[in-house]
Amino acid sequence: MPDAAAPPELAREAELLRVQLHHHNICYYVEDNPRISDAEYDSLLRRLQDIENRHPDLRTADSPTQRVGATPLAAFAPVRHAVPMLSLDNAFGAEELRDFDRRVRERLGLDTSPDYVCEPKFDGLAVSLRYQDGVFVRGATRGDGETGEDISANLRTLASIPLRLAGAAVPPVLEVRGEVYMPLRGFAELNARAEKSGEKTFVNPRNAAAGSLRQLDSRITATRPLRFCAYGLGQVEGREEPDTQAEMLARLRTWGFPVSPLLTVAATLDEVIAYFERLGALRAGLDYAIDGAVIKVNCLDFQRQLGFVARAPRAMIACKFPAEEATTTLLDVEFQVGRTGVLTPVARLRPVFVGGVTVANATLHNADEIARLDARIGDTLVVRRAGDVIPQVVRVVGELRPPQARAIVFPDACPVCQSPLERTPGEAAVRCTGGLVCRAQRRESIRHFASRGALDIEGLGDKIIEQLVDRDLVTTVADLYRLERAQLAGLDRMAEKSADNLLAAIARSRETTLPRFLFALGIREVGQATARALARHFGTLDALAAADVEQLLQVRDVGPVVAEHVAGFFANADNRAVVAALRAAGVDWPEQPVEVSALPLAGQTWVLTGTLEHLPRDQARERLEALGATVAGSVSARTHTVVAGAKAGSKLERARALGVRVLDEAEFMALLQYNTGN
Ligand code: 9MJ
Repeated sequence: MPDAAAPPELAREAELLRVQLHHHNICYYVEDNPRISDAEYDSLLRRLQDIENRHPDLRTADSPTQRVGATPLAAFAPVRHAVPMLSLDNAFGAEELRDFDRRVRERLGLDTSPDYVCEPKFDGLAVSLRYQDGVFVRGATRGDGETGEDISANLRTLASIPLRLAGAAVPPVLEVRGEVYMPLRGFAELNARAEKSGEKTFVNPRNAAAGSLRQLDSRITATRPLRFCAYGLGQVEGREEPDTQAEMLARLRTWGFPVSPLLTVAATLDEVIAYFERLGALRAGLDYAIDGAVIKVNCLDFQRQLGFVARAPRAMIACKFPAEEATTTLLDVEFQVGRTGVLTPVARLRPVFVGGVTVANATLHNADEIARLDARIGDTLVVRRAGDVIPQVVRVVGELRPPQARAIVFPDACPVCQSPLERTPGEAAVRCTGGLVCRAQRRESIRHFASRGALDIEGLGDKIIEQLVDRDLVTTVADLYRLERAQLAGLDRMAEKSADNLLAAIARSRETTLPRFLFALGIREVGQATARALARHFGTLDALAAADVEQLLQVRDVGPVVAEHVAGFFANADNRAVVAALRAAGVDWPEQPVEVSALPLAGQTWVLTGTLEHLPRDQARERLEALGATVAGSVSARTHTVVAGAKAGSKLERARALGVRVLDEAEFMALLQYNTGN
């Protein structure tokens, strides 16, 4: 039961908490400089919630507790914008920016360019936020620019939208315009959650933001990672306007609105163009989607003089980045064979300019992806290239399929060596079974062997590898160490000096480390981190090569799949012969410090259960791990020992049933003492 009247000290505390929470929101969202941890913020918020729950009369509309969402609406009410929400004209590239600047100068009668505010163009949804006497009263979508929809309840859930404004000289009526967007990381997490629970995923962050803002139930919006960034004003009453756009943005910031940290004022058109190019380079590293730069005449008087054409202000322009998606024709599909024999279908495309480069190839990944796309040769495809990532095929434009479109036929033998193909059940990949018989696999395995993280052979590029394999000078990686100067000098485009340099690089690569060597072998699923873990665990190549799956599973982060691949690799006589040949050619490494295998509990799996009186569970785990044991969560026949503290339950029973050794706490402490002396 809530109490009737709230005592004044609680009312004061609630107000103080609201002020503090508001302050920390500004530190986080506006200044990008949090002063307290998330946990501390949550504890302040919970204290306020607690007070408000006990005394609902202390709850205010601008309380940060009100961001959790309200009861669902039946529909959004229309909102007529007092000042229309504008759209922007577009420009593409530097030339069109020069045209824009020329038009501005001509209209204003200026010889030189005016100052311009440059900012990123967020790819989100424009909204208008209305404040009366500094308190958020309504938020609306842009709609058609004249009339939008009232999405106040949803916008209220965004922590980056201030519910009460801070600072001096806040106009009694203030409308702030800006963009709501979803950061990329939040978008990825949202989609991952949706996928896990079998719900529909969103195509891109913009759609996700739009879908989240159009929820009739604001409690759903409250769970979505949305952000707001301010860039302009709507209706303002009761205070004088600033003189410039930059000053307006600075004021917005002092009142508690996030504005873009990438904002700048350019004094010349060259600076504007340089900004646009710089922003394009920054784009791939940002945690939110932008689709260009927005350039605005800084002086607000100039903005008024310039006026509008068809709802777009003449004083502003959106300069767009090159489109990241384009349509083109699928001319053919070729199948490339990778290092481990996997066949990758590669789409040969009619060259198309997308994402700033000309794209003629895109990966189709595997047969499942081709089936999902339902792609045929001759189809029109939508291809996408964002940032530096490899081009992807997004979808087929079904309506444009020509009658003569041909199905894509997966080959029934390796296109390079004609060996049979295999598909492991449960895997999408189809593999060539040719191994080192297959030139493609040979080429790729040599390329991997020589790569930076492996034996790092400088100067052994693709063109040279191709010739070495095609002329049968190199069959396995061990043959690299038998190459002679005359053989290298006989290759196309190989000067004598380069042949010498390459020979020297190959010779240098003999001195390596065990982790590099293991990685270089190209064992399936063994990346650099796994190679390091294996080297650390086993200490020597011989110990690793002799390990069975059980022993491999003792290595931290090695699961059944990796263990099978490693054991399978060393069980294969051809692989063992290559390793022996490499060793015989002088490939060597300093002895690896053995960390684990020499430790007293190495190779043992222990399970902790029940309550230990003398040692917290995580410390017990650390002590065991320090002695070389692996600590697992469940008991199986492979468990070496179970430590049972007080009130041990089902794990203890299971250990007894399986005949696994059980130690009580006293015995365990004695064992630790025996092994570590403390
Ligand atoms: C975006 N989308 O980031 C404007 N915008 O200004 C910025 N949009 C805009 N400004 C006037 N930074 C109308 C739209």
